[in-house]
Amino acid sequence: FDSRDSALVLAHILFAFFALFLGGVAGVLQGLVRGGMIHLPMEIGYYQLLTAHGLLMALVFTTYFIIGFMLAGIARTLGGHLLPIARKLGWLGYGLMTFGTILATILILLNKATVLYTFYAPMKASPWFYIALVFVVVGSWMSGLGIFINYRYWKKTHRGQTTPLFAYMAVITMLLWIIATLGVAVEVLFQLIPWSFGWVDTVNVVLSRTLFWYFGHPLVYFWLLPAYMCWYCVIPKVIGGKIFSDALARLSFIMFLIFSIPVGFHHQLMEPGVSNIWKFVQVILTFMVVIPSLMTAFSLFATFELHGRSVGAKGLFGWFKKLPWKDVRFFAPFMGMLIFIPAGAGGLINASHQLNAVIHNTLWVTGHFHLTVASSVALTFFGITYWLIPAILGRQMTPLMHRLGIIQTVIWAVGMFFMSGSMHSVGLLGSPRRTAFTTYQDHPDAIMWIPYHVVMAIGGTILFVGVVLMIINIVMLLSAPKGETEFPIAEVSEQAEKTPAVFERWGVWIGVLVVLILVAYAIPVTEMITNPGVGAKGFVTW
Ligand code: HAS
Repeated sequence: FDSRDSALVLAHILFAFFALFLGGVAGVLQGLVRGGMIHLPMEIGYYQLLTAHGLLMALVFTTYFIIGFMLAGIARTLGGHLLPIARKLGWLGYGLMTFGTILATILILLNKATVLYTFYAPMKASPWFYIALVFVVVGSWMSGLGIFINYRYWKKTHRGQTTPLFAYMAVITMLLWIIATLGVAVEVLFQLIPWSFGWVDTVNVVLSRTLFWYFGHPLVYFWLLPAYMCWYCVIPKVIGGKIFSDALARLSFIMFLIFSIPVGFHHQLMEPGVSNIWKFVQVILTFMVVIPSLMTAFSLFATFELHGRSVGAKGLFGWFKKLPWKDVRFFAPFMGMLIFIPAGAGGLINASHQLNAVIHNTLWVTGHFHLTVASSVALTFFGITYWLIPAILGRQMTPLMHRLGIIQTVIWAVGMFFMSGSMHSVGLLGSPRRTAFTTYQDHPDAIMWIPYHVVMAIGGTILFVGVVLMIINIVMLLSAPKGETEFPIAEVSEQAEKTPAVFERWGVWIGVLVVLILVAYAIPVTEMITNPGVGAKGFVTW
């Protein structure tokens, strides 16, 4: 691995885990406060910690890790190193994002940006918080630009060839991110910054939430797709098999690109400012975006089974025993996959309008995203870290690392079982999300929730042990003995059909996406701007 690329990738990965650590500290503290188990000194607020936890974990850890991982994979699959321009853009992006993240974190710690990780109006932060976010987003665009330039250069110099699957997936993930962040950029630049500076007196709340969720839902696929890149490209190699179908994998990513954006209203199903017809349209599109995940599940089972049978597995489930259970590169992402089955089922419940009325704004939703992003995605990212760091640094991944990694994975899964399990259960009993400790004047319902909140805090404490162990593992990886570690990227099975070239006709796919975005958003957004009182008197401006 080119040492200049290693430095760039490592800078991203280490910053990601630094954010995970700080976010973990904030997370365990807010969990203990919510469970009524501790009181915070020095007037530190519950919501302040919750904002730090959400922002550092969900936005900073993920974005840095994803960019680092994708740059590494682009270097590995498109010619062995990054183009100098991509590397320069990568560093520029890193600098901008890091400046923005540090500024935003300081403002949260000063209690000047206690607006939660979703930061839409009417919560108001210091204008500098929004400016800090602009740096983070623009920084990420720079790295994305580097990836696109690298891809285009490869296409030009390899005319008629199909792009390696990993690079293709990285391009889609970055396209999705850039198109999604346009929504939040409009919200921040044209609504939140002018309003927080006091240049305008009011803000259109329903529009602000809509622009946020236009971004907020594809954001979750920006987290998920790099995990899928590992599941499709890395896992087959780790188990000793091949990719079941390159074309299926690309089709699923294209479907994510076109269906993941026009679905933001499924976060606003209980909102009065959006009329039912548009909620209905976006719920249908939400169910469309489930299909590529079902295709992924199918493809993974096929990969496991075909490999198992090729090494002599018999019977319906004999292949299960042939999986490399002692290899953390497999075990951690596999636990992520397993957890994604109930996590995805929870997503389907959320997306169903009537059921959404039961779970919206309860702890059920918090339980859902701790299974998805904080388990399926995070465990896969941990699984990647165990081989990525030694691979780029020219060090060995020792048997001890596998053992420690498996222990860390088990601790994480156990902690999450208790935390997310009790969140889901108490959510169904009505306990609201994002609420500091209260007994609602000893209301019997609230008293009934308390034991669940305590179990949540215990689960959170186990997870914090998981964070600390992960950091220790990283320190050990950095000081592992010199040697070689494989950067595992699988080949496509010989039996797979040839990949059609249409998957790289970007104009077609972006065209379909733009049409769908217009269908889903043009009329409701126009209504929100021109006639903000419709359906939502009193809710629209603040
Ligand atoms: Fe979600 C809320 C709907 C997926 C994250 N979601 C959230 C929030 C977050 C989040 C952060 O419709 C809260 C936002 C906030 O702060 O308010 N979600 C869905 C749906 C899916 C879904 C339909 N969500 C995700 C993923 C996330 C994520 C992925 C992060 C990475 N979500 C919602 C809705 C809400 C919501 C509503 C709003 C709720 C409200 O009212 O506020 C789908 O994409 C899920 C599809 C997944 C599947 C599972 C496929 C399974 C696979 C594993 C195969 C396993 C194998 C292992 C092969 C259909 C691929 C082998 C196993 C053996 C047994 C051998």
